[in-house]
Amino acid sequence: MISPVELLRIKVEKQRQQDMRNFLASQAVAKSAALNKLRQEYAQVQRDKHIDRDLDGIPDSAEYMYGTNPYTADSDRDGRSDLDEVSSALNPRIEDEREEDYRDLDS
Ligand SMILES: [Ca+2]
Ligand SMILES: [Ca+2]
Repeated sequence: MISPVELLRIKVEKQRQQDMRNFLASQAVAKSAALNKLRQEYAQVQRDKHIDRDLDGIPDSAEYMYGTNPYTADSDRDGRSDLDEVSSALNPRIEDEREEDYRDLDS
């Protein structure tokens, strides 16, 4: 014969185990949702990395790397396109004349 105290202990233990299963299930759902969100963000980044909003030949992802404006083909407005300046090892963020001044300071 099981005593009422033992019965209560078993009931409490069963509830504790159920609570743990519920907690683990909720954790698994949260992990799965977070993983899905990361997968979606990664897919979006993969799609976006080829976008070139100002059509200057430098993808937006690279414009962020160069620090140039992804909305204008000539970020420093000196008449030379960002692509031309990057290809010529010039700074696309500094007008050519000012760039010369900076070079003078360096030497
Ligand atoms: Ca661009
Ligand atoms: Ca320029």
